[in-house]
Amino acid sequence: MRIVQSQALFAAAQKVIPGGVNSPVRAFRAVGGQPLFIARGQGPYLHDVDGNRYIDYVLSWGPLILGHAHPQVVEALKKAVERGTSYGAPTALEVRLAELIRTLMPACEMIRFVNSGTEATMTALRLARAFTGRDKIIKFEGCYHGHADMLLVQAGSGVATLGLPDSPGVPRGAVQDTLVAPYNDLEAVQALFDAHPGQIAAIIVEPVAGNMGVVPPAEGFLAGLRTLTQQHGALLIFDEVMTGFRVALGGAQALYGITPDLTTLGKVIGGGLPVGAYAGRAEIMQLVAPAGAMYQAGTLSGNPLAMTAGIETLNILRQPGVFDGIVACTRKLCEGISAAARAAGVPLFTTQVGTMFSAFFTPDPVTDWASAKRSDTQRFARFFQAMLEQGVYLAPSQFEAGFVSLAHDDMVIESTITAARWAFQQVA
Ligand code: KE4
Repeated sequence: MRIVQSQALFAAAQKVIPGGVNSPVRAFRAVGGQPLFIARGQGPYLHDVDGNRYIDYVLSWGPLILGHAHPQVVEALKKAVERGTSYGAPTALEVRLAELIRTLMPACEMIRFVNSGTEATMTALRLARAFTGRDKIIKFEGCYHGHADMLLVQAGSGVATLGLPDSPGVPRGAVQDTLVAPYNDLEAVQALFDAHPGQIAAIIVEPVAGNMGVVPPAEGFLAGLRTLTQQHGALLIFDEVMTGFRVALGGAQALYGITPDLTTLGKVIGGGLPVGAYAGRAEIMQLVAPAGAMYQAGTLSGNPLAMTAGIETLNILRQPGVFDGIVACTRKLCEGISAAARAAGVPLFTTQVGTMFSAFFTPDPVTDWASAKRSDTQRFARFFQAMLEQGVYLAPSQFEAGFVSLAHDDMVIESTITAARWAFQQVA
């Protein structure tokens, strides 16, 4: 695979951008080699600057559930950009997207748009603290909720990928109220409530973990969190930045039938443009300025381009059969990959929830961060490189989720499975 242009661009990038990338996990540090510089995306494909084409299972880390450059999204954006790119004033588009999200996720009675998932989660926690008058929060090992100081504690995603002991620059004061429990461990959560009575403002959880690889909630785990928060006067925050409109059309809250007090969103609701949102019970959201006193603001929040891309994306996604079709393709992919691993005698534990999936290089079930990190990351790295050589672009980390789109048709899935058969032979 010829990557001369990517190499030249990476050399130039490293002189002016830390690590040559604008988000750490893009740097291929966990899989070796160097990042590919992308020229364009089209449907299920990425095209790099050297003219190589790859079937893309990163899809911008989740947002592109319709695939790259969906014609209707592109057409709507072209019209929108001719009307200007940002007004710093309210628009009908924000109301339409908010109403659309509420229709699909009724627990989101009121919504505030921001510009990233990080902004969404850090503000949802500020709101929970404002509403309850309490300071402590509970998060889970291996879950990643963006890079706000208080959440960079035993985090997943790039923090786990790079094996960072948590980030320098985060003052003790910022994390002293952040409590951590193992994912899927209700007893540990109960113990935290017992140890800190009346002090815990909220639990924030990825209702399906996606940042240690995809790890589904154990039977009763989410219901248990719902019960514990109600018993102890804390709020339950579902961080659905990744799972929203990915694990089910109504998100994990629809899939598992649990109603959180607050929900954070991002990725899919912007159709690939910068967006985030926090939402929930009107009684709580009314605390947000200027309706209430809890302050949060943003120059580009609700910007017309992201709203346009989000509206188009969700309107296509909610059409009968569309979402279920992507789930079926994801299931077919996972079955094919599992069969290919078995045929090569490579131990693999695959997980799939809706249109998200993971393949852990371990013979044992993965139910939390402790079991996820027992995966053979070196073998994953060799598999990643073998798949890349076959024109398949997976997430460059064992501890990330894979994503499928509407554009991944049977032929694309079959090609991927064929590539996997060869790649598993290389790592057997
Ligand atoms: P952003 O600030 O990156 O928009 O969203 C943060 C975030 C919050 N909550 C969840 C559940 C998330 O998965 C994320 C971001 N996801 C990572 C991928 N694991 C983004 C990719 C990256 O960091 O480059």
